[in-house]
Amino acid sequence: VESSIPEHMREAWRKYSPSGFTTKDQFETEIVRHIETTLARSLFNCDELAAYSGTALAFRDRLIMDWNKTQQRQTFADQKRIYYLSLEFLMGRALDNAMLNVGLKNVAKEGLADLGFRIEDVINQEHDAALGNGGLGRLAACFLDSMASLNYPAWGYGLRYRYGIFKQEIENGYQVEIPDYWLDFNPWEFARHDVTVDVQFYGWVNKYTDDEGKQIVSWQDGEIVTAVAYDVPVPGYGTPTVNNLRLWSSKASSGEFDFSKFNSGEYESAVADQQRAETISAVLYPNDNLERGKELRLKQQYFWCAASLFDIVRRFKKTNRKWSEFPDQVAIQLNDTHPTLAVVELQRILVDKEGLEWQTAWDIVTKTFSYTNHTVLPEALEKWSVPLIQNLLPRHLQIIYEINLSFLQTVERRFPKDRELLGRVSLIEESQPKTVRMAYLAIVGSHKVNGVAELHSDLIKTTIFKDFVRIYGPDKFINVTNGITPRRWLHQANPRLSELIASKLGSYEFLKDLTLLNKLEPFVDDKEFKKEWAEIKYANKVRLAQHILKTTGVSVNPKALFDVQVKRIHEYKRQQLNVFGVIHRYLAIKSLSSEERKKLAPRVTIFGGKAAPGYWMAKTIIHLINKVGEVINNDPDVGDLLKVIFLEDYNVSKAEIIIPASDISEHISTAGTEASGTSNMKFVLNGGLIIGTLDGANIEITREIGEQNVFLFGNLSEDVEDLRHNHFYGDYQVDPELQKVFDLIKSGKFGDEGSFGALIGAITEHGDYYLVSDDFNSYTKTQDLIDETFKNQDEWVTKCITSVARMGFFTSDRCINEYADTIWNIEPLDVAEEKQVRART
Ligand code: 7GP
Repeated sequence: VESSIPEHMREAWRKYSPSGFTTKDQFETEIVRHIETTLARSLFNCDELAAYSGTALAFRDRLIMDWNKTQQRQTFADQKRIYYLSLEFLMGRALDNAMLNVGLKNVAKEGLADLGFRIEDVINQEHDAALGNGGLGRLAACFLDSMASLNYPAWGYGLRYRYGIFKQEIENGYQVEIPDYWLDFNPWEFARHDVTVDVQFYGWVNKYTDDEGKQIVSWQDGEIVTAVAYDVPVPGYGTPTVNNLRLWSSKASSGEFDFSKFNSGEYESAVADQQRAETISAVLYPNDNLERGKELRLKQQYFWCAASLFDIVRRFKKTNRKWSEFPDQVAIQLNDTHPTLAVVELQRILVDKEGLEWQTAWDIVTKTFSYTNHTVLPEALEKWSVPLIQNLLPRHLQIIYEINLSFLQTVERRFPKDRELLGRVSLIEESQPKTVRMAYLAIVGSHKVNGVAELHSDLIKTTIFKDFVRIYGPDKFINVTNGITPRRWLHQANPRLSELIASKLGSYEFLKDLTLLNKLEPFVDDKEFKKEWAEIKYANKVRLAQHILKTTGVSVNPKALFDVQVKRIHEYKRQQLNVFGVIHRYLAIKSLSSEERKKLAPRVTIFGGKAAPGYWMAKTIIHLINKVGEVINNDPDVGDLLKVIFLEDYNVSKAEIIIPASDISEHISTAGTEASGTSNMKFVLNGGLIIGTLDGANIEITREIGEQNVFLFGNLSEDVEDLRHNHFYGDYQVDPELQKVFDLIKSGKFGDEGSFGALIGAITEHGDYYLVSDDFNSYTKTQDLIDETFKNQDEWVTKCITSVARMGFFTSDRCINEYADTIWNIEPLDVAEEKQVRART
């Protein structure tokens, strides 16, 4: 309040407040001004990077104005806000998205052309914001887009890593990791040096009774690290709402910087302290679906939770409400268990700092939080060692024990004498050393727990969280099937398809209400429409073929069937099944006469994805794919019939080129292992078909688009356990066709047979945990069916159009509305008036 401009001066202020460009001339004025002043360049010194920077700054100005207004509007409306806590936000590039959301891409295109630049080249200068590993991080980014587009008052909270996910290079067929330093020039963030939070670590807990007989708990000494806020604007599509993503960066607290050391010549150790503090937000952990229990990771988690909670509480306190109203003003969503310490931190703030009774505080906490689970893989479930927490966060460990005690007491009252149950659900695992089960803590601290696709939500209820369903009843556990934003994944990635669809539906309204796509179905018999549809797919394939040639030197035929599997490399996602299938196909081609070969359908199999640097098996899979590619791509018997490509450094901006160019994409995880998958939705929405197992969201996609439009194969999740059992006890034999593949690998055909031995051994000797052999026959047969179907292009295009028409359900808008209604209890903000103002300008 003290810092606002006095009432009688606001008229002048308003008169001069900027209104932003809308015409081409105004845009050119802005971009040239930014290049010449903000960037200190000139027309004799303006490359594409400078043009990008100028364009980004011009659009940024526009976003900031809407961003400021949004924040004012939300403060004024004073209604409940949603806070999305995620350690990962895989945002990708921002400029194209900003241009489309503001609705001035064409203006920019023409303006840039006047100044001598092609808009595509300018867009391509941007470095991806890659603060995430895979599905979980990209989902968070889609959610931010939907929350802004639907006008929800929403904030994202995350960490501002100096290094995002590593860049992948392939050398001699091996993955090499290069650090991703991405902050050289980032016009999309605003350092808020005035928004800081001091975060405490280590130290000890002092409990005493004060003069009035009140129990006081204080956490003392230790080390302080300062969190500095960096804000990133998140524009909605076709709305004035621009929400905020707040990322915390760590630095030594100014009180901590030891000036005595500094002055007495121990300059280096003073700087070392500084660097130690900055290390906390230095790097994103590169594991997907895997937790490794490293102390620095725990520090990251607490640093980010403490800063975010302080910020949220500070905002709430400004409204002068009673604490009991906190859950009416604040909903906090935990994106997996990584932010679970926030539960403990809020309880600590309420009890230790604000003096609330334990139970009063705990009611507030559980009404505030909700938790999304993203995996059932045991190796991904977080467990933190008790001694580690004891040392780093002594007070939090006490609170965790107290939460556990009162939880176990309630369980005991409900289920007396069931001691085994108590042991099973305890937040503390009695292992050596003891560990805290973070998922259990998240469940106990939340009022709702959700899985991310129907099968996954059923599985968590019947397996890993079964006991908790008994304790809390079934209503606490719900499903919210994932979704994707059609703005980025259709309109931005595939502008021609979006335009064709709009021409048939009469408007771009489907980008805001994706169910409108069903109006496309009547056009499946429209010859002209189908022709245009196929032409667009072909053009997208030509574009990808050019990218492949440029980056790998391999020339592929865009008329061939493009078969794509792009995602993190993981044994459960079964890229090994795919590459074994490729070798099987190669053997088949080699066995045919040149006459017979002419009847085959040419195929290009494309892989992409990163392996976690410490995941040796995943790295071996990448190596095999590259070696197989070398042999097949250079075999004159094969020619165009089969090409095998590994695309380096798969990321969001590459996905935007790859996905629209796919004919078939592979979603072939062992049934029951892929929680949802989201690229499956992106591929279908872009007019590609999928081959998949009955896993994750594949099942719901099939239900929506129809079984005749999906290529399903493989064992069902309910049979997986028995099959695994049989691998050890039955008279188990590897599929004979797969054995031939193994024999070829073992013959040294692809070199390095030694290192590939482990890949084969996992199947032949170590129980084939992922059922590669069990599913192999069904997989290759289904691939044959795909070849046959692709030969009839007319029928193929019909399937694609029908599928797109039925994909409305999978927008992240539907998903966010479900969260809002069933978990957050929160309403969108009315922006009708603002929208009219905007429409007039
Ligand atoms: C992923 C799941 O593997 C994927 O199936 C799902 O679509 C995505 O989350 C979004 O819900 N999980 C992760 O990326 C992950 O690391 C462990 O989960 C925490």
